[in-house]
Amino acid sequence: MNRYLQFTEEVQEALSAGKPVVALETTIISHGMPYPQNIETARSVERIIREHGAVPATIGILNGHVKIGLNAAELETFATHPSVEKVSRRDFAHVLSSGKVGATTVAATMIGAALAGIEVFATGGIGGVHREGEKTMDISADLTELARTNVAVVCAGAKSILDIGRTLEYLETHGVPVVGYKTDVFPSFYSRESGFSVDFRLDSPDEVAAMLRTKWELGLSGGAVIANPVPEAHAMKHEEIEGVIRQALREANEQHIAGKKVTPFLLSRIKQLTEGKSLATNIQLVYHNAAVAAQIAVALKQKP
Ligand code: PSU
Ligand code: MN
Repeated sequence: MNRYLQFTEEVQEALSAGKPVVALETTIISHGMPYPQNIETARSVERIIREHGAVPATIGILNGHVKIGLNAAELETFATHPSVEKVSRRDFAHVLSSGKVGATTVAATMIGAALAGIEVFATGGIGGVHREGEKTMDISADLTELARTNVAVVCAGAKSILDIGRTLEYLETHGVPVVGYKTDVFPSFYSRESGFSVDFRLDSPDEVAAMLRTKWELGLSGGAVIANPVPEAHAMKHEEIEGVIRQALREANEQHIAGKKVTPFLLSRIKQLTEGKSLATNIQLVYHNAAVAAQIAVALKQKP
């Protein structure tokens, strides 16, 4: 095993026994949600994964180790520590070798999961090509990671803070399948639609597992986006969120927010501007993704 990885006993045992495991990211805890909703959500997500027959492995960088699974105190650290670094592929080695606390994004969590032998990962939304990305070149490293690392990412699509059309074009160019889970349209996080279609629709965990198994057995390396729309009861109207997103983007521009600060800034402004309504939706869609990811992880462990 890789000497940088440190497993909790539960995750170690599950992996050795060939049981289903679902990876979870820490950026969503440290930079994606405020305290205490972040820690409450993180704990509930782990519980939901267990209820669906899989073992959760929340991944983060702590004390010079890539933690594969966090104990209660470590989870609390990611929720409350005042200076947690946001870690994507670029930052990974530096944050690890300098002993800092690093919350892993989708890209960095995929790296940790692949090193640990975990094939399925649940999150909220993926990063993508930012609006005006053709000028700023702001394209999330989540997309290049999806192109190279064999992990399926169950998410509620991508937020419309991004240019969803260009995000999908980028994924197509890099050979990343975008699967609609029980949907024909690509969801946009808070809303169940985005104006764009998915590449393929699959309606059961078994069908998703069969596609993933086939892809990886063929040696077609890279991940897949499993787009799972927010449940109807918690979805927001597109018009309701679009105005808020425009305002947040305008403020980011005016305040010259750039680089890896862009996404956390937008997430936190959207939450403030919707008076927490967007946060409630965010939490519910993560729960739904955790349940579906666990079912896919279970299906992947069943012999065809
Ligand atoms: N999108 C969300 N919520 C999030 C993120 C994205 O709706 O919490 C986080 C994820 O960790 C994702 C990261 O991997 O932001 C992308 O950041 P960037 O755009 O800087 O690559
Ligand atoms: Mn960026």
